[in-house]
Amino acid sequence: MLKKISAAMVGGLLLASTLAGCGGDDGGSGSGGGDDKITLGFSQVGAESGWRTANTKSIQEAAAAEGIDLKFSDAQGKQEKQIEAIRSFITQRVDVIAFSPVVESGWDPVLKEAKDAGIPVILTDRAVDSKDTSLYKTFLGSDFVEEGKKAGDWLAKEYQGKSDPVNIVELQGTPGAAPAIDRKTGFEEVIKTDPKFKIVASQTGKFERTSGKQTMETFLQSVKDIDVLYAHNDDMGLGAIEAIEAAGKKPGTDIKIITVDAVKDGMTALSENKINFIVECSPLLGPQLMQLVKKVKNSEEVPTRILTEETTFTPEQAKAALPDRKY
Ligand code: GYE
Repeated sequence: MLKKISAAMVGGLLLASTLAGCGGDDGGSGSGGGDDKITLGFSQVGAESGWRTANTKSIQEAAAAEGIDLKFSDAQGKQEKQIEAIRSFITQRVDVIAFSPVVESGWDPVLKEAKDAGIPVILTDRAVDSKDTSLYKTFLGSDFVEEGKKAGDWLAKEYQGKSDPVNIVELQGTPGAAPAIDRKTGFEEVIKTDPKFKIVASQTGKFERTSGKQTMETFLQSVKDIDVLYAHNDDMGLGAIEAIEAAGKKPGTDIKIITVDAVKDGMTALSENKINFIVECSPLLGPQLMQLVKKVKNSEEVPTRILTEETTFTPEQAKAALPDRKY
């Protein structure tokens, strides 16, 4: 599976460099400061997690490799800041706008402004809930519902044949964010089929380590018998591990832990059996994004939805994958 992913990624890179070698665009529409370089305005969520850091690096490196002029803006987790950044990209008349929406709702007005200005928009990583899908060209990212289901499937298998109640606590991502909503939905869809599974507490840890730790502390104080922690990302799981250890319990043994992402720190904890299972969510979206940017700039057709290829990891698989893990 890993081999498949690397092969797919190498394929993407090769295709991207072939495109770059074809002499770029004709300079037609965009500003880009007078030359025919494509200008991409990108608004990032923030720097809340290891996933996000790897995602930012992937986008910056891919833009540099493709000779795309990247205007990068960090929204520090705030939707208002993202809207401001998108408006400023429109004023600057960039060729293409891409962004990873902090939350799902509330984008229609600014997306309409971009459309009216004739600037194509690409959603990366997270989706929006706009009814009008003509407001953006495509969405590149993971299927978060599927990720939640994979987490639930692992749990169902782990407790197969047992009938005692299983008390689950859940650390949710940023309220209103697509991965928080969908990872919850997918997980619940699977576990609701067996009444022994109960989510006894569920609160946000904002996709951050410190917040994950704090919320886990409250869970440990308020819930008597926690069997399982489901954290919507590695960072919150890693914060929770600190809280569990401080409470004198053994993470991975006294409390089973499932997380999502598979960043290096998460994979390390998994290989040490402090986490029991990780659902992968790939942050390496840069190369594919740059190809899409070139295509929409040239008014070429692009698929409306592009899914990221992903796997899952057990402790043994994490041990095997760690030496080559880039992020
Ligand atoms: O899982 C989390 C990050 O949107 C997929 O955001 C991304 C999520 C990722 O903060 O770690």
